[in-house]
Amino acid sequence: MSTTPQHLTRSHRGVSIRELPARAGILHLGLGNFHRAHQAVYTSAAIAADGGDWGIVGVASRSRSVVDAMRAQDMVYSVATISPEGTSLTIPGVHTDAFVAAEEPQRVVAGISDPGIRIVTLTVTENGYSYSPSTGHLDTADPAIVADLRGGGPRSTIGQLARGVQRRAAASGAPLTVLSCDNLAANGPHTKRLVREFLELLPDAEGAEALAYLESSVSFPSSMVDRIVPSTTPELRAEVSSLLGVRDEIPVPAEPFTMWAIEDDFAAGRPAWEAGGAVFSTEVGRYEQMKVRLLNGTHSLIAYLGALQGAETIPDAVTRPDIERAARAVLAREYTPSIQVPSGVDIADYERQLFLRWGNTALGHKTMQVGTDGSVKLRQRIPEPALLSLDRGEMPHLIALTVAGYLSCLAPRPGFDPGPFATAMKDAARERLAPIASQARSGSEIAERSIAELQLFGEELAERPAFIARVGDLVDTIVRDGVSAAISDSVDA
Ligand code: CS2
Repeated sequence: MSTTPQHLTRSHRGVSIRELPARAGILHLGLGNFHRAHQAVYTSAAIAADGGDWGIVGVASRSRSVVDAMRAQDMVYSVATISPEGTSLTIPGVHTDAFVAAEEPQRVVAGISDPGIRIVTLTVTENGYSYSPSTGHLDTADPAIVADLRGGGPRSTIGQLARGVQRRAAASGAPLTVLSCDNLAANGPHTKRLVREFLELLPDAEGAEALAYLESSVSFPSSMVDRIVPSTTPELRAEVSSLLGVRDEIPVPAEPFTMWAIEDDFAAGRPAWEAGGAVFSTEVGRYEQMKVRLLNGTHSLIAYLGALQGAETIPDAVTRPDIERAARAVLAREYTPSIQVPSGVDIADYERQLFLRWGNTALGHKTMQVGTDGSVKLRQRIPEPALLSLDRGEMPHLIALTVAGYLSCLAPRPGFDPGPFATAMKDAARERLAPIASQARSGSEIAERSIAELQLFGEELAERPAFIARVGDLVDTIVRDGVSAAISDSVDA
């Protein structure tokens, strides 16, 4: 008898699997775990409630592994909702196809121009938009953008969108919605601006028609997405497979909490995502600020301070009394006063839930994962609230501590060992930070060179010497006296 366990497929009867939508209406760029546990789940609920040809073609940017596994499993996989109370499985089953953009770039362009596709959704991370963190504009020095402007199969997400829009304008001219689902402030207008800047750089004969079409027929609603989705581990694969009774190679772990606030500006229709709990709102900007600062900003603080203290996971970090104290202080003093709460949201309850979510030990979200790509993530999370405090005449000590934690992890002073979890954090700025760190004799030099010279957190913070000096002090305190001393120094300041 064969002992090879069977793979999950559409014919599996263990957990109910949605009938495949007849056709795809959505092309999704960024087939990572987040998309598969968020938009896919809402789309499944929308189709169940309201039908519609809203199948999703999933496009992975470079990696073959998920695409191969999706194909081997008839495009189905499970989402494991994990809490200390237990694990439950759902199978969204809404993907009609999947492929890898790096292997078939022209297929991305053709997909965007296909009139059956009415929405292009994006989860390409803060890092995937090819913009300069200091100016917010398209990074025309980015080699992928340079190549995409020249022509051929586009490599960058912005190049793919722009070339797809260009082809669609010339072909059907059918309206289209581009929906960013990444943690960027005003992610709709931001994405539109970058696509427009790309098209403006093309010769007139190529770009003019596309630019006119972009203005008249493509909408870019903003959206705020929220669900903590860690990486898949071998343990999860084993647990899910044993719950299902067949092998699922690509289950996605996710927390029970999920939220999606979307601006209702769709040029060519949309799924009934409200059936899955999405909120259509005119206040998406407020939702974004609340989430990007309160959840993500504080998440970064927990990740950097936690990693420096040797905590592998966010729940391990946030349940340490001093880190919890720092998290509560940054929320109360610096982030919450910087936002306008969306109508109907109970902010005290939102904050209470944040601690439960971060403390989800069963989920085991890693400090390394949250700390990765800090240079682009922090750019979204900290400058605006920091500037608001500074303009009120108050030093944002805890935001300064977040930056000092980040610099201690990514640009450690000679002789300072930030530990294995900080060392494992990936960041495009590492290369630029390395010479700064290796030559530095003090924290103030590291802070000055990274914040003022490199303008790592934008042009405005680069011109705030008091803030930069405070970050420098805290870097020195971390090196000399440790993270707990730096926390006390910031919270009690
Ligand atoms: C996290 C986010 O990795 C990070 O930087 O802060 O991925 C966070 O888990 C999600 O935005 C939650 O919605």
